[in-house]
Parts: sequence; structure tokens; C-alpha cells
Amino acid sequence: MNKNDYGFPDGFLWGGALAANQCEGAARENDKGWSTADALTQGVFGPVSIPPEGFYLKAEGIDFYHRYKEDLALLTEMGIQVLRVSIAWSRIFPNGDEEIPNEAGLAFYDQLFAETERQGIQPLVTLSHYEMPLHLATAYGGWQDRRLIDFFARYAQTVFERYKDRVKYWLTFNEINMVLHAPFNGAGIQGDPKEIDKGVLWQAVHHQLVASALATKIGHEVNPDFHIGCMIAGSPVYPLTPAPEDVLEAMRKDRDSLFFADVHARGRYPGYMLRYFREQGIDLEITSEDEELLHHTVDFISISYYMSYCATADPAKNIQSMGNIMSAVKNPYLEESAWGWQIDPKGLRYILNQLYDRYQFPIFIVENGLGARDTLMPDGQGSFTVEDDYRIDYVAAHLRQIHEAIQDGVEVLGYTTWGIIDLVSNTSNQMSKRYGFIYVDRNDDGSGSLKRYKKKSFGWYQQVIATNGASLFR
Ligand code: BGP
Repeated sequence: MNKNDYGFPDGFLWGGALAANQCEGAARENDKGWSTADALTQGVFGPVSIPPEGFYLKAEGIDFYHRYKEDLALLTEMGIQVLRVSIAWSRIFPNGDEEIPNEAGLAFYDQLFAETERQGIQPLVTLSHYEMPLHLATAYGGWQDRRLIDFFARYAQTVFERYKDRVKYWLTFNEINMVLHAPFNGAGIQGDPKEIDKGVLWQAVHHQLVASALATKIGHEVNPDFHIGCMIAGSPVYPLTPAPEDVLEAMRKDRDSLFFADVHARGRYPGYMLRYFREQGIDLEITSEDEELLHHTVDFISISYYMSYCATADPAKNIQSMGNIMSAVKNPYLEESAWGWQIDPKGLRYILNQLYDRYQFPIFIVENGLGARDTLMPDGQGSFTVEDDYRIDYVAAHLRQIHEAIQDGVEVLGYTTWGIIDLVSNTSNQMSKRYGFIYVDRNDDGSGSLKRYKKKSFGWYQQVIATNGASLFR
């Protein structure tokens, strides 16, 4: 890779990210089964509705299922090179435990990936982005059941073989470290995370880690050219003060996430986690076959990045700030979004360096963006737009820090901004929390034409891509 002072490396992949359950809609079309995402009709922390009842936005999403050609045409006009999407497992195996996949579900992604190929866009595909067939949650208790490893492996094998000529970049589980904080969202386990037995949760985590390694093994067998990555919610943890107790607390909290990358990159459990299990009396079932499988490490690490956190050992200083799925100690030096997420572009440079120092694996930033309320207004040319300078400022500041990290020597594969087209929020199930560079006319009550409009950020990002990042420094 050639680098210059104001550009990004040659081959750096610019793009956007979406997830099936937040954009596709068509919740029951072509024999799709219910997914756990359907059951969270009011957001990640709402009640679990089995079966899903009443109105919920994800049932129709932004109708990407029927409008993907129009959307890909707009994204091609923007110039993106990579589009992160996910496959809805419940389209392929509606119940999750069948032997034979649903042909109609497979056919949809055939068409989608044929279209990305036609448009010259590289797909980056997540196997499980916060969803799994709902039946696996109700009949098996989700990932606490070891049999899910085989169900997931069958699903992975099926889609790897089917799309091997059109998809090269894969991710196993979205934000796998969030299972601990939202167990139904991440692992189909019902109940309050604080009340679920720790042993049950960690056993589910272990099953997912083994399943991720097994999928990586299978993927490399199906096509040795595959690049398969893990995906963690990346939020570095700073000590609130230089008190040694705070520094240690920050290290401990940081390891809640780093642990997942450690296993994916090193192929074994780190000593600090074995100590934790010992001291908590958690006795996991880890077979020697599991240990063997974990050796199938990933090719790269991917992260979402929205914020950093602080940690303190002093309860009196523990003022909480809202975060993505989890909350943490508020950093007094940072501003926050309208949803209370603290904004810290430099934290992205920090975590990229931290991960690269730790593993020397290439890193892909597969989510980053600003959730904000937008106002649609006439664009003076007979259509509508959004003057979203706040979003441009946010993304530009983060991209400049990625550039810094690259100058620091970190190998960064690419950047896919989150929700490049407005979609349904994961935590709050709102449309009004918008991330896109493309506006979708849909409101929280489900009204709206679903028409797409280019925001100001559309043209701005088009320039960034066309200049390979150099326009960020003009
Ligand atoms: C990540 C999820 C995404 C996405 C994003 C923004 O945790 O991987 O699916 O939703 O956060 O979160 P939200 O939609 O809650 O604003």
C-alpha cells in the first residue's frame, strides 16, 4: 500500500453498512421465518414479543427487499466500493434447525449479490447481525444450547458455497461482545441480563466463539480466498482519573470487549478470563474439540465505533452516560449526540492503535456514524434534501483520525459508514434516529412514501471517495 500525507492507502475500501433486520422488511415473505429481531418490536430493551404482535417498524424496514436495485444505483452514484450487508439467517433456514435450506431465501441473496457485482460494489457480508431464527430462541433457549453450533455451521456452509464466487469478505457475529449486555438481541436468551445466570451467559458466549471459529474454518475450506473477520463493538475505556484503581478498572472494562478479539485473533482463552471464571465459580463446558476449533483464527478484525467510555473504581464519581447498548461512566471532556452517545473521534485513532499493537491484524471499520434528527427541505431543484452539516462534521472528524492511525502504521482495510441509507434503529426501533447519507421518507408511526432523497452528505462523501480521502484535508 502506498501512502501519502493527504490521501488514504491505495486499495482502501470506502463504503457503507446496513443490516438485514433493520432495512429489508418483508418479514414473512418467501417463507422467511420469524427472527429474534422481529420479537424485539420495541427495541433492544423492550419486552420480547413471541410471536411478534402489533405494528413494528422492522416488519417493513425501508423495504430494501424490494428496492435494493434502486438503492444500489444511488450508492453506485455515490461511488462506494464496498457495501456491508447481512444475510437474514431466518430467510435461509426459517426455523434454524432444518436440514434443507429455503430456496426462495437463497434466491433473494443471489439476486442481491448479482446486482452488487453488476454495479461493481464489493459485498461485505455479516452472517448474524443481531438476529437468528426465533424458533432457536424458543425451542432451544438460544445460544446456551450447544446444538446451535451445528445449526450455525450448516447455515454458514450453505451461504458460503452458494455465494463463494460473488462474496469475498465475511464477518461472523455482529458486535459479538454485546451478548453480555443484551442477551436476547445477541444470543436469543430471554431474561434480564443482570438476573441471567453468569454461567449460562458465558456458556452461550463460548458456543458463539466456537461457532465463529468453525465458520471461519469452513469458509477457508470452501474458498481459500475468503477474508473472514470477527466484529466487536469497539469502545476504548479510559481511566476517569490517574488513580491506579481507576487505571486497573479501565483495563478490566476494556477486556470485556478485548477478550472477544483475543480469542478470535489468538485462538485461545486469555489468562485473565480463566482467572475470572475460576473466581466466579463459572465452570464452562469446553471440550478438546472446541479448543482445536478455536485455533481457526480470523483474517482481520472489524469494529463498530461510536464512542469511548470511562471507568472509575470510585462509586461517588460514577456518573453514567448513555451508550450503544451499554452505558458507562461519563467523560467530562466530550460532547454527546441527541441520544446521549459521547462523541470522541480521537478515540477511534486510539482503539485502532490499541488493536493493531495487540494483534498486528488488519482492521476494518465496519460501522461509524451519527444518529440525528433530520429535517427534509426543498433543494431548490424541485426535490428535497437535508442540510446535514452536523453529520458531515462527525464523519469527517472520524475519517481524519483514521488517517492519523494509518500514518501511525495501522493497517486499515476500509471504512463502511453505518446506516448509509436511513434505516430502523437497533436500540430504539425508531426511524427518526437517522444515520444515512440518503434520506428515507418513513416516520416512526410507519407513515411516509419510502421515497429516497440525497442529503448534503451524499455529495460530500462522493467527493471524499473520488479523491481517496484527500478532500478531507482541503
Ligand atoms: C450497532 C449495531 C447496528 C446499529 C448501530 C447504531 O450496535 O450493530 O445494528 O443499529 O449500532 O445503533 P442504533 O441503531 O441503536 O442507533
